[in-house]
Amino acid sequence: MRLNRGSLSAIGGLIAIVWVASIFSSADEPVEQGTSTSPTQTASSAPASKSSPVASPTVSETAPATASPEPKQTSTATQKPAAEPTALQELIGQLVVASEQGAGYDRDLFRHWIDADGDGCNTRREVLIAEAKIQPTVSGDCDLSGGQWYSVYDQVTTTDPSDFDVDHFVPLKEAWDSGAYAWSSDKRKEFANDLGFGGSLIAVTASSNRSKSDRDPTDWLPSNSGYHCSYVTTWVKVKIRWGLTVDSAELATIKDFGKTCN
Ligand SMILES: [Ca+2]
Ligand SMILES: [Ca+2]
Repeated sequence: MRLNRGSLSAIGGLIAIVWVASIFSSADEPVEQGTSTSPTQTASSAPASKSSPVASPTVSETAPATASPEPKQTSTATQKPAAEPTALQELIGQLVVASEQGAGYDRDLFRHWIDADGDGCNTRREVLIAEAKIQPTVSGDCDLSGGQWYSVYDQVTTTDPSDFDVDHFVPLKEAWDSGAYAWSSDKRKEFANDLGFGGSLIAVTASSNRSKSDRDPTDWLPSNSGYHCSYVTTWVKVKIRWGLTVDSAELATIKDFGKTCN
């Protein structure tokens, strides 16, 4: 076979192309291997790192198993608050029990309905103004007109403040019997005009106030049964505020409410 110069150069060109192509293809291979190795490595290292997550699922599987006792712990934790004293029970813990000392009581020993701040409105009017559901107009000698009041003891609403009494939540006689007998006249006056705590005095119908008279919760509760827990709680707060004692029957009544009232 005779090959001319042209065909030789063509063959040479082909060889050169094949050689260059082989160089590039073989040069690619290590790169491919390299890139393929690194995924394999990450793939192989991934299972390795997965082996710990794989182990952690087992842990987390046991975690729910240990988590199942946890709900039991929280259930015992939810039982604890049930065993914890109610708000009223905590207050009851501050009460001091003593027999009543009834001798020597006179209502006049408690000077009440003074005008402590000298604004022309005595304590009774101050309470009516403070507790009005619709504010009255105050004029002249602290005359109240146009207001509206609600008696929570018996759920009665009025627009005539003369229908309402301002009740000493802990009656003066009850206060006397449970410690005020030993107070100074000034302290008794402060008690009888206590505007420093909203529970000490309350505007209610004159009829409910007179029904209550000087009785404690053992012997009298408001006809509004939905208010009983608030009533007993406020009673206890006033007793504590003034360091007044409770008699044993009174304490038993309050404790009964303490079981259910918060
Ligand atoms: Ca006043
Ligand atoms: Ca009592």
